[in-house]
Amino acid sequence: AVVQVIGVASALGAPGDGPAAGPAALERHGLLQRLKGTGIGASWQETLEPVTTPPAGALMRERLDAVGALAQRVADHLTALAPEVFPLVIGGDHAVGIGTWRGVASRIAPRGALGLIWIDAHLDSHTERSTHSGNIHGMPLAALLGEGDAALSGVAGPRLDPANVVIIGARAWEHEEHERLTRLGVQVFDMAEVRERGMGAVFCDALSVVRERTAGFGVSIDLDALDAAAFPAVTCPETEGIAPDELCAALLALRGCGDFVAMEIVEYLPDRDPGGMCADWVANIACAALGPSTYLLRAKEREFGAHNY
Ligand code: DIR
Ligand code: MN
Ligand code: MN
Ligand code: MN
Repeated sequence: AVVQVIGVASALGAPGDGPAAGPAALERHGLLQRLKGTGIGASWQETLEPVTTPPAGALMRERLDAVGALAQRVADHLTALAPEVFPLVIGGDHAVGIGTWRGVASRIAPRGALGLIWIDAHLDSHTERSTHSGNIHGMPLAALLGEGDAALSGVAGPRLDPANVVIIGARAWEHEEHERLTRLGVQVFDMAEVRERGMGAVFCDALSVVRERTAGFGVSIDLDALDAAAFPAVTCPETEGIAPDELCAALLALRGCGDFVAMEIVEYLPDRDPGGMCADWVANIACAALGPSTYLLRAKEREFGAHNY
């Protein structure tokens, strides 16, 4: 498989316009070069943008329609990719995930269902009725599960089956979204459990859930899952999170998973990363997950000598 990076320069679901600048900033910072440096094939051909952006203070109706229209374009874009392509979607706020995962689910639908690991400080499982903040980046997982307004939940493609979804790293939520996930039966590995059992053990359990009844699985990373002290460049920083190196170490388990079919990294806010430290972490995260499998790495080492991956 060859990795194709797809930027989605959208802040339609966010309270400000910061995350829209994420893809360009990460591109400038050399994300693609870092991926290629691991020895995998990678290209960055496309960054999608919203066609229309409702003004600040626009009504919920208008914002839902704008987010839904962009999600549909993202989904269509992914559905049209050649079968051997592995998509890496770079946000943008997390509302882009509605398009990413409906699109990916459509791609693998002929073979079976999609599993999804959602790594996030939040649950992202509000609807337009239950939201406290009014921000649509707090709703994408509910929409993917088929809940809430049709502009979001009706984006073309199969709904996720709650039994095939897990959340890791949650530590800030409102009761309505927690109740929705309990009702649907989505498994949540909250931050207390990550602390208690370790990220590696939790990630391993998460992998077994999402691989069990599915034809493939994806990983969606909201960067606010990381500890705010180590990674402040997000819209909603939360303390007591996952350490960046701890996340990278866990993601190494993805290398060589033949049923790992897509990845998404969202909510990078370049305004809050003047030194580029967080952009470096984003590249480390992508490389940890998408670098060559140990087997390939060893073969390369035999051929070219040891590298500094
Ligand atoms: C909060 C925060 N639950 C909301 N959600 C965030 O706005 O609905 N998700 N920040 O990433
Ligand atoms: Mn979040
Ligand atoms: Mn978010
Ligand atoms: Mn999120």
